[in-house]
Amino acid sequence: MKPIIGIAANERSMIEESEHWLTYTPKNFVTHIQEAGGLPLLLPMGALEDAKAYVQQIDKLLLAGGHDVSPSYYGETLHPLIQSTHPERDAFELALIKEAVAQKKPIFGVCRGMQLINVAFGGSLYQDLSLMEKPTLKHVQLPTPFRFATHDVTINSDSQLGQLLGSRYQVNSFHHQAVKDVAKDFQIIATATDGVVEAIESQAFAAPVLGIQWHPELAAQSRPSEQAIFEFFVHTL
Ligand SMILES: [Mn+2]
Repeated sequence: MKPIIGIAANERSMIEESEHWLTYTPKNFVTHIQEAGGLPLLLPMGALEDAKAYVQQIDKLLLAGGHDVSPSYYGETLHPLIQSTHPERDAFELALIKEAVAQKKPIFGVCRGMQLINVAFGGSLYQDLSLMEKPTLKHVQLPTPFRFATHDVTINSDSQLGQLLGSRYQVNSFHHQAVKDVAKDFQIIATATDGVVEAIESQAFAAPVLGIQWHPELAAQSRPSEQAIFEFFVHTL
C-alpha cells in the first residue's frame, strides 16, 4: 500500500478579478510525492468539523506554501509589511494539524506550512524579515530560479534531516517571513548563516512534526538531495 499523503489545498481566482475560484496545490508537490512512492490526495478547505474525516483518509499531512499566517494567531495585528493572508485557509489548516496530532499522523510543513506549524503550537513569526534585528541574507532569491540553491544552512547533525542532508547544506529561498519565537516542544534543527530559522521539528507528540523553510518541490527535479526529502517524508517520517 502506498502511503496516502494529504495535501492541504490552496485557493486562487482563475484569472485576475474573476469570481471563479480554483482549489489547487502546486503540481510539483503532487509529482514529487508520486515519484517518492506516495499517493497524494488534495484536501480542499471546508468546514472545520470535517477536518477529522479528512485526516482519517490519510497517512500523513503535508502543509504547503502560500499566504502569510494571520498574525492574530500569535497575538499581533497586521503590520504594514505583511502580505496576503487567507483566514479561512488558516482556520482549516489549523484544524487539520489538530486532527493529525489527535490521530497520530506525521505532519510535514513547507515554507508557510512550517510557519503555520510553529504558530499552531504556540510560536510566533516575524511579519517581515526586515523586522529582524540582524541584517539578513536575500531570502527572496528572485530572479534566480528556484532550482538553484542560494544560501547556506547549518543542520543539526543529530536530527534525521541532518543525517539525510548533512550538517552543511544549501537551499533555495522564497520567503519574506520567518520564525521568531519557536513553539514550546519544538527544536530549531536548521539555521541560515544570518540566524533565520530554516527547519523545526518536534518529537513530543505521538507522531513527528517537521517543517522546513525552503522549497524542495521547486528543486527536486534537478537535485536528488531535495527529492530525498520527499522520500524521507513519504517513507520514514
Ligand atoms: Mn531562507
